[in-house]
Amino acid sequence: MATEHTFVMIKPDGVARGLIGEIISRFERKGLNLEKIRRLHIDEPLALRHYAEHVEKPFFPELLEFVTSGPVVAMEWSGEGAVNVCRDLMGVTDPKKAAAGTIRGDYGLAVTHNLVHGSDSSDSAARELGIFFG
Ligand code: DAT
Ligand code: MG
Repeated sequence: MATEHTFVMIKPDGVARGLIGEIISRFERKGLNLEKIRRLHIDEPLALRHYAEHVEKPFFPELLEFVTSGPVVAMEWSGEGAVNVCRDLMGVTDPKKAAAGTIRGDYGLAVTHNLVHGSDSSDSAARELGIFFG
C-alpha cells in the first residue's frame, strides 16, 4: 500500500478538554508521521467550505456553531494507508457507537461533540489539506 497524506482536526471540544496531546499521541504511536500542524479558530466562511457536503443537512446549524465555538488543531498526517488508518483510530461518527479503544469511543458521548475530524477519502484529504494548508 502506498503512502497517503490525510487531514485530521482536533475539534473545539478536544482542545477545550485538554486532549490535544492525548489525541496526537494516538496517531504518533500508530506510526503515522505528523507533517504539519496549526492551531486556528475557524470562522463561518471556512466552516462552510470545509463542510460543504453537509450545509443542507438538518444538523448543520449545530455543527457550524460548534466548530466555530473555539480553537481547533489542524494537522496533516502521512503513512501507509493513512486515510483509513486515521478514520479507524477515530472511531465511527457517533461516539456512543464508537468502539472502546478509539478516540471517539474513549472520550465522547454526543455526536456533535465527537472530538476529531478525519478525511474520508484521498480526494477529501487533498481538498481539505488544500483548504487548511494550501
Ligand atoms: P464524520 O465526522 O465521521 O466524517 P460526517 O462527515 O458524516 O461524519 O459528519 C460531519 C460531522 O457532522 C460529524 O463529525 C458530526 C456531525 N454530525 C453528523 N451526523 C450528525 C447527526 N445525525 N446529528 C448531529 N450531528 C451530526
Ligand atoms: Mg466526514
